[in-house]
Amino acid sequence: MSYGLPAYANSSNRFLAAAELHEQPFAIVGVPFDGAVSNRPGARFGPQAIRAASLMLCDGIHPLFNVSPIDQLGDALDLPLPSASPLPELRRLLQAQAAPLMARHHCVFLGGDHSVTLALLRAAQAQNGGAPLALLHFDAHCDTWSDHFGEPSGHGTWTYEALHEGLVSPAHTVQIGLRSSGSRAARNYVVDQGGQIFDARALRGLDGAALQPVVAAIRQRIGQRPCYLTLDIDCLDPAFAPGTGTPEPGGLSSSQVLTLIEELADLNWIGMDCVEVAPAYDHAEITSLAAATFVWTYLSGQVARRQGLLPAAGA
Ligand SMILES: [Mn+2]
Repeated sequence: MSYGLPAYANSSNRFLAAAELHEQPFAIVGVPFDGAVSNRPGARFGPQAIRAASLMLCDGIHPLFNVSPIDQLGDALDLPLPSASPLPELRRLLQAQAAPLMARHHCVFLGGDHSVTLALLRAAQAQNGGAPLALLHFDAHCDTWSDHFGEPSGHGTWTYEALHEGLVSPAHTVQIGLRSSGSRAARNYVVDQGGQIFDARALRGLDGAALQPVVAAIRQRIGQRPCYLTLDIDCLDPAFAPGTGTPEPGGLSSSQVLTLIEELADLNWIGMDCVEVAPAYDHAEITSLAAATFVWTYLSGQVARRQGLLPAAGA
């Protein structure tokens, strides 16, 4: 029956993960926790904002990958997580909920603050054979501080903890966009462990073809090792992402991040998270739309990879 609605009223009523989750190969999972931030809270509302901002993305075909992820995608909704438990308990509960989802789906987790990534890496490593994973980490911050302002753990320690736990391989860890203040020991920790950092200064003015040397270096370093993508939205300049708890001027542009996600779609991706979107500080959905677009681009690339539609690397 027609209700006389314009065509778009039905077709565009689809969000990232509009569908109930059944046997789809891909899943969106909300992780609404922000109890470990060091500055402004609010990322617990990130998942809802990213979903809402995805409204018009999921109605069409990706312009580069020429696929739509929408029919292969379901929504696990926001995981029920405690907001006042100690961080180790929160992470234990998160890992227990993430593991069965990862066993059935290629998951994209919507944070939440960045402390959740440690639990997601624990689940991802167990799901992918137990060897240390490769890690591609977009962020303004190194997240390799050895403590959280005197506490043992927070949203700025998870990379340090993941390396110490053997969740990720130091030689296969790449950080992109770093620029915050911090001791040299923390800022350069990943390089000191054998990994690679492309800080924001090194990427100034580089986009499109000028980013190819960066793409090539990442591809050569990570190879086809199972790789997890963690994208802190504060990797972007606050002009592109004001809605986050710990903004740092001088960051990446949306197009730089898109270029890297697009060009690296052929890596052996096992999952992604996009964290630290805090809608209370956003304007005109700039930040949540950037996050939704990054997630949509990642998913479109992975649908194309599954279908054998990606060009050979370097082609
Ligand atoms: Mn950050």
